[in-house]
Amino acid sequence: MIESELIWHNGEFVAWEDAKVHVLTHGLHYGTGVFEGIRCYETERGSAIFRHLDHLERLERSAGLYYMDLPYTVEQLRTATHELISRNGLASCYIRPIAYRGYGHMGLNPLDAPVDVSIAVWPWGTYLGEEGTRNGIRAKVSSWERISSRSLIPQAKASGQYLNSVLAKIESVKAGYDEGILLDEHGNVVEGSGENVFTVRDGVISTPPTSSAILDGINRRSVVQIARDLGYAVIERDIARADLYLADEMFLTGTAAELVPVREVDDHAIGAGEPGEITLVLQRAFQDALYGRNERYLEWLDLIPVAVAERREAAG
Ligand code: PPE
Repeated sequence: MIESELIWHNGEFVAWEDAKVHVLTHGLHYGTGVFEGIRCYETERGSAIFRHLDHLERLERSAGLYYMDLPYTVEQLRTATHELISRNGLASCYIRPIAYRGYGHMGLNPLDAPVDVSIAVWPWGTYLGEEGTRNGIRAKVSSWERISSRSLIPQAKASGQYLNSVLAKIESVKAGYDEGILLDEHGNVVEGSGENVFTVRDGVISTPPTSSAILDGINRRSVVQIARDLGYAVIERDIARADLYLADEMFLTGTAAELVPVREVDDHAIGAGEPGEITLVLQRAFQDALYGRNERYLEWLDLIPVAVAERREAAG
């Protein structure tokens, strides 16, 4: 059960149990919403949101791609999030902003439907399990093809698009795996149901390019930069299904998942069937960035202002 005390909804702070929508909300019927997944970490400098502006700017871009004007600026959403985390008394949490077509219009033309915006925050542990984060997960290539730019907008983080991820996830879990990996119409590897994919072979790190049908993951970008800063070669290229089986190492990145090693794909052990050496180096370096332990990446942290955090402490 996920829960906290307050939700931010259209500019107001409302009690968690009162944050409800009408059953004829447009987004509920047609998936006309865009959202983000963001995490706030307790660092030595205080609570800090990882790459907050990058996420909010992507939210704004996702909205634009579906002809939706956000009624709040990125800066307004940013400060509302700071206040929300503080008022909920959370030192670390997952953050879920969503903008969706609201109540009042049915039918496929959403342009006259209102755009509502909510932000929820709650404590959310490991997405693919402690065990998976430590020892690696088992993945299955999905029989479902990843949505393509011929029918939807893979680069947008839009609610309706996630039916594709949901099918892949259900299939993998029912088959006894932890995660599903989706291919595109050419059979190239695209991404996990909610994560970007990386392989390592002969010391070279590969990941599908942003021109493929991936969500341009913020953690993907972070890990690419960290890897290059550490001196590794990172190439963005098409990855064939068998490239996964032949890889020495493989891992996934995402906000919810963070950096998770993959130890098996389609019952083929990856490398020695345990997290690889480079994967572990990157996992540690990435964790250091998330928790503000590396000066070099401090600019990625959006610290919750002390004044706001103090109000939280005063409120007890
Ligand atoms: N691909 C997809 C399809 C995706 O949903 C995510 C994030 C990523 C890649 C990685 O993107 P980024 O978080 O910017 O590095 N998935 C979010 C939703 C997960 C969920 O179950 O809900 C997340 O990780 O928050």
